[in-house]
Amino acid sequence: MERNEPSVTVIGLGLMGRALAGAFLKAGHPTTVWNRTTAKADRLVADGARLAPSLTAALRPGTLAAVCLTDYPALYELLDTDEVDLTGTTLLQLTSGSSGQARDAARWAERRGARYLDGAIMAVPPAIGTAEAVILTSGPRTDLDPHRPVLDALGTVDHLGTDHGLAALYDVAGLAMMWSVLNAWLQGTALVRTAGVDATTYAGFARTIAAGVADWLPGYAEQIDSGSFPAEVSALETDARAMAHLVEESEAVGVNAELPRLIQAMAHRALAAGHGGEQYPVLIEEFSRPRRD
Ligand code: FVH
Repeated sequence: MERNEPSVTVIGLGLMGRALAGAFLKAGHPTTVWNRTTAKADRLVADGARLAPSLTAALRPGTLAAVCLTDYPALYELLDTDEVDLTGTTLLQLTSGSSGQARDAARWAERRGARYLDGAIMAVPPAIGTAEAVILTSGPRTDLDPHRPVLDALGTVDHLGTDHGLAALYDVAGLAMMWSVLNAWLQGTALVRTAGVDATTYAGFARTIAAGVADWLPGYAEQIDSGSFPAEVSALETDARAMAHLVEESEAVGVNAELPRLIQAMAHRALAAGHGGEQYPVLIEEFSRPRRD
């Protein structure tokens, strides 16, 4: 392994942490690892990683330390102690959490003399090290850029902006998108299965619909950003009539109608607020505040 390669430390060697350290090693970066349960480092040490005898030894000044633990409390349990000197370390937090936890951790790290980047891994461990593995990061770009040559070993590293909370927000927004698409697909599958159509047959149609709706997003986003929702394709009141069909059909064929009713309820609130003649993205108003009625 070339010793002139920039080094990196991985704190937390769970399923994801081990994948991260393995990708750094594979790319030729001198990699230091630390884990509460040291046995999880065995394979990595055999592959050339250095097992730090302590967290202090793992976090020397100037180190880029990727932290991948169960949750934020684990971060503080490990690092918020007088025994650990974080001065001059750059922490890249790859543990899942909320935007509030990320912003709090950034303030905590600054008090401890460390640079802090928050990240969200939009991939599963086996994908790490491939271009398909998207690593979202947020925090000062000046703290990220010096370490990009190392971090590029993980996959596609995207910098979202200076606000440390951005990666966590994109993470949950992406999950909202993923689960909503999957739930809509399951609703449709349940409906057609009442007529003997199997999931595999329906999946092709569902994929076409999902791809078509995905193509609408840029134009709908422009409407939201402009605050103007002219009904160029369909007015919300027209959509609401189709929603009634979805609810009635779901109930008639005996499948669950909770998701259709939620879709309908959100639209009805917008209709009640006088938005019936506008296009679907006007519903952003309903999604942007807690439920009122
Ligand atoms: N695995 C995945 O596909 C997802 C992909 C998206 C991002 N997540 C997030 O990554 C974080 C780690 O997930 P993980 O799957 O690696 O989780 P585990 O395999 O359970 O490993 C947890 C590691 O955290 C260490 N740990 C937990 N609590 C403490 C603590 N109090 N003090 C010190 N270390 C702690 C644990 O150590 P040990 O049990 O091995 O001694 C593991 O190293 C997570 O935020 C996902 O949401 C993964």
